[in-house]
Amino acid sequence: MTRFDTITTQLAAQAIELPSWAFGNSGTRFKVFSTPGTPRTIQEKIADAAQVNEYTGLAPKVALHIPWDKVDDYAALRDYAGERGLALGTVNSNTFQDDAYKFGSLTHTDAAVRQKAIDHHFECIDIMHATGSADLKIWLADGTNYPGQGDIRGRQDRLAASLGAIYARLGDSQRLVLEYKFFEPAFYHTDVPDWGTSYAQVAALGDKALVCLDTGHHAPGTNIEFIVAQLLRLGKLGSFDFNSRFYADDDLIVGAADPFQLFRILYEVIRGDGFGPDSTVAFMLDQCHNVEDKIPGQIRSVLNVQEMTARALLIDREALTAAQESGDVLGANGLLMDAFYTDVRGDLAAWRESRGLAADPMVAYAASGYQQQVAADRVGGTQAGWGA
Ligand code: LRH
Ligand code: MN
Ligand code: MN
Repeated sequence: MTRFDTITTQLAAQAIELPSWAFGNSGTRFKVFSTPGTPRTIQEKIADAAQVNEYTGLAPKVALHIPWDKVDDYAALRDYAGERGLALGTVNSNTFQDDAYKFGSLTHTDAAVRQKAIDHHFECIDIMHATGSADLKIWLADGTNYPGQGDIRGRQDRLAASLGAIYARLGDSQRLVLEYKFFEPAFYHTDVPDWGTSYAQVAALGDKALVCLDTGHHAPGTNIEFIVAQLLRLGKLGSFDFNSRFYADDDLIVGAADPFQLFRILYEVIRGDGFGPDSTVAFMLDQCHNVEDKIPGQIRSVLNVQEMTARALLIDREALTAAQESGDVLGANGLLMDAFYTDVRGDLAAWRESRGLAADPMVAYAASGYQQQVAADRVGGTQAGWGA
């Protein structure tokens, strides 16, 4: 039995949720490039997501964004996904595209605007009942651009009250996850800028409210694995939005910018019991594919997470603890680096084959002809895009 054989049961349990919006066109504020075959409907996005799962066995859920993925019949959408081997995952709310929210949504000074935003979340909860989704994800664009523009303390109080109303509507098996982001679109202050604020707000709500950590939502140099360790310690890490960033909220392929950071994060997840069948931490991607093809972009993403998970699982934790406790600084660091530098790609390929999957999902997908087929089939209609 090799060391890799000892981690395959854990690897087999890995499940990563794909964001529906990753399959639509997206871009920068300069240009959105369209790609032949881009889905025009949520059904086509789900069909594309099913491809990612078919070749990797890693992605059994698709997250929805409301209103981008609005349909008349969510139970039928759930069945449609089920027929393709997928479940519908996190429902993401959207209070960042209406004129009414220019000066805030759940934090707005006007009770009518706050109620509009709360009602939108009630609608999302109704959708979750129909789709079987467990998590309601709230990310707020709320904030101000200039010192003095808003009462930052009053906004926290109104946020707490609005979240309380939403929380009270959750079903017994539903959760609320509150995502934080340190800037953008507001630049002076953001109402949920950091994990501490998210934690303070969700802790006040109760057990069904947790923090969502988007890896791209931190200032450069932030030690994200420390935040992961702390939230797991507190029992408040609900979910991840994985992606990678070079500069700001770049939403690039997870593990592309800094594989070592992803490895360090996953080690803390594993060490804090955030990984495995008993874990309640949802692994989600939150990415956009602006210049690369979307389905291979998502395949590459889940494979990157799988590779770094395998490396993190390979850390000799017993030896590491011994080195840490004996003050062996370089020995401890060496144990971590040994695992990080282990190339697991060959072992993963062989293991995939042994489970009836393609050894190289990227190659198998490219050879399948699906991309050419959808490019030929999906003519007419309007291609979906980020925000549409
Ligand atoms: C905000 C965010 C949030 C949204 C998604 C589309 O930057 O990460 O998770 O729901 O983008
Ligand atoms: Mn996000
Ligand atoms: Mn983001």
